[in-house]
Amino acid sequence: MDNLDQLRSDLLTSVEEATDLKALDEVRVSALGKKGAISGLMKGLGGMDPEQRKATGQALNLVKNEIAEAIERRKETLADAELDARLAEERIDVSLPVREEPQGSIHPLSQTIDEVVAIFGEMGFTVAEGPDIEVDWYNFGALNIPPEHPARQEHDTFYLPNETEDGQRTVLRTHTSPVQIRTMLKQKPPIRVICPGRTYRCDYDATHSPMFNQVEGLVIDEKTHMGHLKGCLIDFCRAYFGTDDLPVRFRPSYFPFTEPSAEVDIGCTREGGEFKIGHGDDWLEILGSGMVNPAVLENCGIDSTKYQGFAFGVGLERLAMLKYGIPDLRTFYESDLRWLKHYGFAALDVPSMTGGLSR
Ligand code: 2NL
Repeated sequence: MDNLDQLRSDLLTSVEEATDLKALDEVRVSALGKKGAISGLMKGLGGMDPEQRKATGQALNLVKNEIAEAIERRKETLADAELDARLAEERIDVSLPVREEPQGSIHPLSQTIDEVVAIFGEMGFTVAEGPDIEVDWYNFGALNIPPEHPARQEHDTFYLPNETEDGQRTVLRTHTSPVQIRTMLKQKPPIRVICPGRTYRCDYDATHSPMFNQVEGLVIDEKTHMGHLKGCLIDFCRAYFGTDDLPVRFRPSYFPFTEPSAEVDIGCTREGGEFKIGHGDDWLEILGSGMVNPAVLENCGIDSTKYQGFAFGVGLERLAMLKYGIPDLRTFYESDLRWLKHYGFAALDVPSMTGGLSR
């Protein structure tokens, strides 16, 4: 028992003298660990007679608990002290200049897609995507485009050598309309989608590229009418070009997939080589649109006596060129870093569907 008293006071001293968490843990192991002093004494209990075992056992347990508690208390004190020391030592110098690291930039086409998605997103549209390789029916047939239409000629469209299992011709989609066809086939009205993406046509000059990007939109509901088409597209043009009173006009046109169809022009000036979007005595065509042809609805299993709607299509490179003053379409795909640095956007300038247009 005298030995135990001595051991107890030695251990308590060691606990108090431990100056960091590592030293404290060493004390814990030497006292309470498997081969520690107290565990050693516990092992001796087996050889004692019952009376002695009971008394010694109780005394050992008391010491063991006391030491364990002392260690816990010391641990808290040391942890607090270590944190205080770190807080006193570690300081952040908020006046340090930002590290100069090479910064990537957003391609003007990506920026334009993001802006268009943000504008229609605020109007309640969702984004739909589909494959670049389409079957003939989704790209042409379902859209009421007749077999003799020029777009269906070998000459204007990239047909692929392989057919689908059921013998359909495959093509690189010539517009993103097939994404809307797929949406109508799998979703019931009301429908409000926009479909941005790559499209392909055999064409190449300063204003045409064999691959270009388009966004199409589709709205289908029971009472959707031409007034909705006009309001939606006027709002879009004004939001995209950032001009509240931008003149917008609708001009009759023809597409096989819409009836009636309208081309959308915005006001501009062309004077002495100068070109500006906004007020003026001239017009610039920027969108194609119309009320969805009932034949197209029926091709997609939508009852055209109950539902109607409108659709539109616009070239994204063209939208980007007009807003950001980029003169040549071909430069979009040349991956010239100097061009990207000139026309690109900072990574944090990206508009979002939830954040809207912050610029
Ligand atoms: C243009 C013309 C347009 C559509 C695209 C469309 C899609 C479906 C049904 C009906 Cl699924 N219409 N799309 C409608 C009118 C015009 O684009 O000049 N694009 C650059």
